Amino acid sequence: MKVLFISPSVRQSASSRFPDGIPRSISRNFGIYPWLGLCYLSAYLQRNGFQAQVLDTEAEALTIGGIIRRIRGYRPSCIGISTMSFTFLFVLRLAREIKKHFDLPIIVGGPHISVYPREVLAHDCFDIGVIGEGEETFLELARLLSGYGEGPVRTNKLARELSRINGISFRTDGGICVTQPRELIEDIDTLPFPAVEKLPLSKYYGCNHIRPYLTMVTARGCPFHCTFCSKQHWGESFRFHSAERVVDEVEYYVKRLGIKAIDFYDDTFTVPRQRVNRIVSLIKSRNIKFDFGLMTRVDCVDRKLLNALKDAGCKVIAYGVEFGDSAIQERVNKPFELPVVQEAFRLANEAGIRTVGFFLVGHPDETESQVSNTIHMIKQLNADYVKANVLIPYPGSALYAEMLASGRLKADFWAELTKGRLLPIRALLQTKIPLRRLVSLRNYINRIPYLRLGKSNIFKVSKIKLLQDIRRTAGILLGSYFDRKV
Ligand code: B12
Ligand code: SF4
Repeated sequence: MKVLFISPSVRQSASSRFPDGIPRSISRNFGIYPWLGLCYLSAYLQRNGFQAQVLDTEAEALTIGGIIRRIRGYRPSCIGISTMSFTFLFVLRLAREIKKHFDLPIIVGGPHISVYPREVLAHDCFDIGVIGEGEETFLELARLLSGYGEGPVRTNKLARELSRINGISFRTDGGICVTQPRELIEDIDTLPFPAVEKLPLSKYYGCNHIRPYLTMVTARGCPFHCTFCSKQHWGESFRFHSAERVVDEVEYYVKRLGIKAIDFYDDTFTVPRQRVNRIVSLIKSRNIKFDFGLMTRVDCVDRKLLNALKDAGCKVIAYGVEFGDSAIQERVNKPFELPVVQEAFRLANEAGIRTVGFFLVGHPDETESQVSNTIHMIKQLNADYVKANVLIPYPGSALYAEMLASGRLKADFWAELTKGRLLPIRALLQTKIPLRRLVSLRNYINRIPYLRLGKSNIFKVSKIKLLQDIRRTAGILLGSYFDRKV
């Protein structure tokens, strides 16, 4: 059995009708990243004797027509597609188009279906939905489907077998069946390295534009509970690869695949502390030379750790701070006092690590004076980059559930979108601040580092390494005046 996994293009999805809260000028400057979830699935199937490949439609800049041609060339017996919530409409269009050309089973997985397993399967272009962690579930499906040979799969005829596979949804004659939840893999070190070798490695890049470049996710889940964070697909679990396994993977990429830079896309890379200490000491002792970046929280670093990270090759650290107003911080369950935030940025600067601060505007209860508190905080930080987005309540987050339960949302926006009905964005963003004003506040925050000529780190000549640094600055600055969309 030959499986083709397809990652939807984030850019094509975001540039379609649905706003993602991120200014275009910043989305455009995002790098291009491999879709690791699909690479994990692909590696797991290969280890168990199946052929599998990932088609990265973003990296290869494929249109839907181009994707159809690639499917024809690869001749898979099954297609797997991943989707986040904001890519769903694009994935729906893609799956419908694929079904017009091929009678192949289409299996869909990822964060969105984990919240809406029934709604997704109401579309008959999808045959099976995989809820939550995918490796074991997909393997069981592959074993089942390969027993039935090539060609179309009628899930209603396989209902008895499918109902024994945990963590899926599928159509039967009587409606949609959602099976028992899938138990999580206890020790994720047992998983093979994600299959990245066949990807177009030269196409990937991160914010420092160094290539060849890859991302890694070395943990599943996060121990914190911020209310805006969409966590349904991992639930409350927090599992992580051992330091040895992380560094084995890094070493393989750097020494065997020639990778020069890696971004760790873990939610909070510096938790637990013993693990990150061990990771940096192994990187040093094995003499692995590469640049890396990571994301974490301001309360999960200190001077010793930041110096050690810098020494191991860390060039950029991104802190999710989100809000500067204590009442809103409490509401989202992410309270950081100004001195703690300042200290984290200052220590990273002193260690020689570039800093990125992630901020949000538009919590439903937030007033303009509370946004001013966020702005005040940002001005005390000297961050190299500031990225502010409008808060989009994503399904799978406590905030979205609360907005529905309290009746603040008149309709389940994401369920409607899943059914193919796109409501106006105002049906989702119940903000106290009018949307136009919110967008201009967001834009203003994004240009703060560029307005503070004397104080901003960004203008230190030593930090301008590439033409792209200047281009990005110009793009963000211009966009911050002209981006009008949420
Ligand atoms: C990397 C990443 C990105 C990358 C793009 C995706 C990529 N190329 O991988 C970038 C940076 C572009 C990105 C952007 C955004 N992202 Co993002 N991103 C992530 C992140 C940090 C890691 C994803 C990952 O690799 N996980 C590791 C792998 C192993 O897990 P996985 O992908 O979920 O896959 C497993 C299962 O879900 C399942 N599965 C997944 N796909 C499939 C497919 C099939 C067929 C099957 C069977 C199973 C299956 O099996 C996999 C293995 O077990 C996650 C958070 C997280 N830790 O997961 C957020 C996350 C996916 N992003 C999220 C969001 C909201 C966004 C944004 C819209 C906004 C934002 N504020 O970040 C923006 C989009 C903006 C834009 N215009 O570009 C949300 C999605 C919520 C949702 N309901 O959809 C997440 C969950 C973060 C969060 N907790 O809120 N993101
Ligand atoms: S926002 Fe970050 S720290 Fe908070 S729960 Fe989500 S991943 Fe964890």
